[in-house]
Amino acid sequence: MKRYLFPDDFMADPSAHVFNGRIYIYPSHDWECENVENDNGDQYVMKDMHVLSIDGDPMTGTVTDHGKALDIADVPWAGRQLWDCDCAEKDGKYYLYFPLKDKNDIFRIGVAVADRPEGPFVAEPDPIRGSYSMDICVLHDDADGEYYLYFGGLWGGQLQRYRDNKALESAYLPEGAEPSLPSRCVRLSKDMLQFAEEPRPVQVVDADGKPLRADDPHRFFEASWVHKYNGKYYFSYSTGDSHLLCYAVGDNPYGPFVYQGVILTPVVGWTTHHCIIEYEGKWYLFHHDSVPSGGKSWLRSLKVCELTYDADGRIQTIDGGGTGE
Ligand code: FUB
Repeated sequence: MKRYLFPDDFMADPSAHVFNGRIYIYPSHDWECENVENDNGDQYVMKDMHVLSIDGDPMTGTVTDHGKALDIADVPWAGRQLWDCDCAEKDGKYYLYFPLKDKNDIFRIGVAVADRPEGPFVAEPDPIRGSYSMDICVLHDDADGEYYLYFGGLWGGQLQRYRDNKALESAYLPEGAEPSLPSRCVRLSKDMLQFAEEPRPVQVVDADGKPLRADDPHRFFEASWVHKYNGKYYFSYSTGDSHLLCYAVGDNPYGPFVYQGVILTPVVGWTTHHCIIEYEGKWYLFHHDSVPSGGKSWLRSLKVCELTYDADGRIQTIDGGGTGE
């Protein structure tokens, strides 16, 4: 069984967490746009974001829209395009991490702080130092108490413009047998407002320990998410132009992660994006598709379904019901 969570509006890229016993969702807020659809993602013109919550069981519980929690008009360094956010709680404060293009059209990562999970969030005056690219996930690791931020995405996500955390003179996207570009992981500072170290590459490797090739349809493209199951770290992601959600498993937050398989086959709509959480002993996949908008890839709707593991901890593949178009 699958459920459309919020038919009243177009929202996408869900990041969900259980705060104070309740599920909160931090989605992107899709808008109709006049731009031509292109590989740079100019059609994703999000200007604000709302926080949603669910009372009880995600498959049946009432969904509440808590209203606008962040508006790019209130971010001093904002240019355009507020994409996939995530939120973490520390010592009773809530930290929203958001990717947004600055006035030079370069993606940076900002932080906004609130006293409640639903916001409103107040943005710090500047983006995080040394931040770049987009698609945020934050893991609060119960093993060491630290917070790890994952980010990065190809094409419109601008990851191909960087190597070793430095901007290249010209962007370079690996091809063919070259190793694919990895997502990034970085530990956050104690005050949650900066990186505590240089971001590290998150390698997805095959059974022989080799990074997946650039032409592998299961390689990382965008939409990192990390959750823990039976003490293992599950790194999941979108493969972009091959329209899958895949996952890989590792022993620590930085990886490497060994490729395991497909979580969700293509949906209706070009993008696929998700998060995975446990709620009252069951596991759920939150994601989006473009069925309600008639296949408009920039007008997406939030969905949820149950996710199951086999006895070896392998995630059972879910049918997305589309072709990625
Ligand atoms: O919502 C804009 C972009 O589309 C996200 O950042 C990607 O993950 C894809 O869902």
